[in-house]
Amino acid sequence: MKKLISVGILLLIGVLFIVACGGAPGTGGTPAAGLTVDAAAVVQARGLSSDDIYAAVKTYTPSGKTDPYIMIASGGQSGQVLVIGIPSMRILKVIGVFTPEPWQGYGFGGSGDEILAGGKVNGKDVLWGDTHHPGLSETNGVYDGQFAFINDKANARVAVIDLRDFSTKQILKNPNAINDHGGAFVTPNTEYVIEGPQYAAPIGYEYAALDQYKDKYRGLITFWAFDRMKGRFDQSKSFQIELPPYWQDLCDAGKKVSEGWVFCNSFNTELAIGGNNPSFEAGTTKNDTDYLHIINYKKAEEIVRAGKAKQLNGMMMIDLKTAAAEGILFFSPEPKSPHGSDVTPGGEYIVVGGKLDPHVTVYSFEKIQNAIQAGGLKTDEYGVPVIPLDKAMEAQIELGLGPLHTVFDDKGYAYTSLFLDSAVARWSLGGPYEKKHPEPGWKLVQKLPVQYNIGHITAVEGDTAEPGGQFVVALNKWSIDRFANIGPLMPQNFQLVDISKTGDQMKVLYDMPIGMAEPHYAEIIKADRLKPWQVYPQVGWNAETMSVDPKATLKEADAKVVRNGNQVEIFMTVIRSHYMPEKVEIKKGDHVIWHLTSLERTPDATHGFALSGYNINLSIEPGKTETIEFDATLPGTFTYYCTEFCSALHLEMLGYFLVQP
Ligand code: RUQ
Ligand code: CUA
Repeated sequence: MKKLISVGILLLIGVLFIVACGGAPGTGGTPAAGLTVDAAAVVQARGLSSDDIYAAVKTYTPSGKTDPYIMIASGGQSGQVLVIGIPSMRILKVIGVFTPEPWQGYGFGGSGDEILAGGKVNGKDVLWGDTHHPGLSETNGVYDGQFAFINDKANARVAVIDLRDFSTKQILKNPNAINDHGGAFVTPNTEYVIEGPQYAAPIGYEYAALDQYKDKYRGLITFWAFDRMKGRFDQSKSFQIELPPYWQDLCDAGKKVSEGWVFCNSFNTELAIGGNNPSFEAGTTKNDTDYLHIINYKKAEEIVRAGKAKQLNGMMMIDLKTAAAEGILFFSPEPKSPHGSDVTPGGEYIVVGGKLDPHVTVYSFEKIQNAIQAGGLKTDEYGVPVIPLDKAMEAQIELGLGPLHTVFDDKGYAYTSLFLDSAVARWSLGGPYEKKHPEPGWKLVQKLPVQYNIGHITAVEGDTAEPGGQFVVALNKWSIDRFANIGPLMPQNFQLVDISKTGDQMKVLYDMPIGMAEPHYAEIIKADRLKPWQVYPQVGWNAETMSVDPKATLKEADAKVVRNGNQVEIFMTVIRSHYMPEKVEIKKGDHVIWHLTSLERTPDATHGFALSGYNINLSIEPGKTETIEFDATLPGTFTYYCTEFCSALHLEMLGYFLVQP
């Protein structure tokens, strides 16, 4: 074996030599012009295999070249969102979302404070989040590169990120749910962002003893209406549907043929209430099946319009009885401790994994519709019609241990994460996908080991109506021995997988440690769909309102300090390498409103603004206006200075803030 590999390497080195020597000197433009005798020596010295070299050339991104794909990943318990280039796996940005973020000045005096305030829980700041599932905005089931959404599982909150400046614009607290999980998932034209629940609780933060679980506890799914023009959720057009107290888990919106429907897996149809007698672990896994929730949200919309929903804490809500009676909610059994619910690109099938089942179960949307049309369905104990599994199922494919989530490619393959097996399963789709790949349909094609215990999986546009292929990323929960030992809290391991070839040719290309939390899901978009700004469109741009701020100072000559009683309003300009004015002198107890406008039009000419002693820190990108407001309660001599190394005279970019006692 060893000999074979070294023969392989020698052959490869031989090829490198031939390519290197074949290129005329100075022909820097040919793809292989960089391969030299030196490179071959490195290959040998580092003991790289031919697979290693393949992985290197597949992922290496030369300086000055940018990535063709961008991954928007959950930042897990950090409450943030990560932006990562693919295939280089370089982190491009950590977007502050539920947690203050100093570099962006998010939550340290500027407009970020107001955005974070949207996430208050019962009037109290909650300055972290457990982000799970980012969702990119879609048009006709395809990413359009305009917005990203993310949920906070811990507190049932959702956030909007605008992809013109990659910053958070809105956080909303779900007024009736305590936690969520199955969010944020978008409908094919981003009419709604779906926030599914997780652990049942009495709706609207009520108290109820656990022995009243069956009657008083409920699940809840929320459809946040999204106003694309405003780039904000519109709570007045949003609605919720009350569900039985099964633990609804992951959802996916139907697309194309199944547009207008949403599918969520669930667990704990046992109605276990824990308390170690039995434990939740044992209690929620007793049944062989739980229920796939099949929800007709177009019908739900009509019911809300017809006035058959009630208001609760500022949200329209359809109660469980109405949902069951009006044909909004159906169930179908799903085996064993189900997890994940993923709709195929054409919308024909729904794939559900089973944490304790070696199969994925594929449901046919057409069969589901036929069963609903045929009627005569028995109901569960909450009156919800149940479609028997054999009337809804298209196929069951044995993949291995712990199948969780599934994404798709452009060749008619599906990719499922196998948590217990620590593997990515590639399998072929049947039906209309049959002719796209060389294998007969509904069949396991390859199981690729990953390191280790993969949770989610994502592929290039792999959950859209038009998957891109090329790459999969395995979001592994455990890394164990993959990185240098840095103590007992180990990084997560994102592994880039090459899926460019058909058959059993998947390969792990690259390991990327994520050393700041446990991301859950991620989505990968083609970079050319994004049209972000390099500088804000006009000087004086307020990034919160996304318009020119009426309080902006558009030229240095207009910079001034205006006193009105004990209110002091400062109109300040910011440009390399000075603030105007450079001195602000006020009295203790004055109320300060301070507007800062960057006059810069040069890409990346960002300035900071740190005000010592007052916990204020801003990032002022080219053209941006920020406003801070505070009471000058602390007398003394303070400095404000620029925190971004913006020029040779960056250290000289400061001013004095004098507060007379
Ligand atoms: S699910 S633990 Cu995305 Cu597999 Cu949250
Ligand atoms: Cu501006 Cu440093």
